[in-house]
Amino acid sequence: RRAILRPPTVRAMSTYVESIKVTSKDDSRPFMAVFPDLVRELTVEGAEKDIPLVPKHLMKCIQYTVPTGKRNRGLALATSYQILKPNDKDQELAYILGWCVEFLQAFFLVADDIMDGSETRRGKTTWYKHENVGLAAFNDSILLETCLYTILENHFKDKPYYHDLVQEFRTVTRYTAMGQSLDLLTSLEKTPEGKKNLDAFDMSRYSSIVRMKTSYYSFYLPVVLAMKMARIDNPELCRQAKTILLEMGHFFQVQDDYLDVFGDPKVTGKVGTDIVDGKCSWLIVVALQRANPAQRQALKECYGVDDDSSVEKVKAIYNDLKLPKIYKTFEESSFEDIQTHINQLPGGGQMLPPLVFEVFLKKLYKRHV
Ligand code: GPP
Ligand code: MG
Ligand code: MG
Ligand code: MG
Repeated sequence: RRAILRPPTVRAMSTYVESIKVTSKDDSRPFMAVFPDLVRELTVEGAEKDIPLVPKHLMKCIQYTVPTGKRNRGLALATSYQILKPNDKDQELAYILGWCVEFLQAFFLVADDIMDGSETRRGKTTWYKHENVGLAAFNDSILLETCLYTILENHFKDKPYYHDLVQEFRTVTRYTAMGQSLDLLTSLEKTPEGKKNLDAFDMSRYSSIVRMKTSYYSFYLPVVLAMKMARIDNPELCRQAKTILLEMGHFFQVQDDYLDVFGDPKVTGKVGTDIVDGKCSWLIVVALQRANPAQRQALKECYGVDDDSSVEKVKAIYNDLKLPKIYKTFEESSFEDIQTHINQLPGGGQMLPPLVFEVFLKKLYKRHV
């Protein structure tokens, strides 16, 4: 099933990525096929007695926020399971578990957009800005979270690994919320004079935020859930998988931060808010490392300020410091590092197939969305 895979030092990276054959089957159709039944189960069938309005509202919220993204996390789970246990009778369950990860993602994004003050997501108005929703979106994010545990209970309750799944979801949710908290607290730090404090914005703080707010739920969770389902729970294998997956998560968030400023909103589907929000993003950390005293001073004055001319000044400094070029170099070398680590997995990939990671990697390479 795998095409010949040589290390990227031998072949050009793009040719190498092209050669990764994800799977013989395209998972997205059967993955989508299980979704309508889940929605019915959560709304129509799962409706509590004497509770009007809510099932219909929840149905609208789910349709708006859950199936409308790239679905990479849910699909990665389903594909990982297919690689770990090919043609298994439980493949459909892996699709269902994949949707649980997508519900988790919808929960986070609905809440994140409120916190970040974002106007658009996936090419549409964000849920909290959608007509007649407003801060009810906060409650909807809680409802979306409950949906995933309802699905888990309905479909996995009798499985010997049920508690492992619940535990992974809960631990990863806790990590993500802690990461989000660090993201928010870092962006709000002030000097004793009440000015924006950029002193805490270094790579070490950045890495901590990203590992917790993004990498665990986006990369570690889908693969570890597929491993639990496939009954692979050797702690050493889990540890090795985690190291690579967190590294990929870091890379993914650097891309997200780059696209926040330099991406095309028509393609990414969202208008960036990191500069206005004063976020500890990869771009500002690298800019501060390279800025001369005058540029540093200008960043201190303009970063995190909600007006167009301040944002334009920050962007001009990013361009003067050649951040797009630095980003492209980082993208290439980061890819090579991740590939090397995949190739160094012990057991020559017999214990944990490299394809599990390469599926993800292929989707990340030079992404614009
Ligand atoms: C991505 O940050 C991180 C999350 C979506 C996690 C949110 C966690 C919660 C507990 C709510 P981001 O703000 O850069 O993402 P985006 O660019 O998609 O808004
Ligand atoms: Mg956001
Ligand atoms: Mg955010
Ligand atoms: Mg972002």
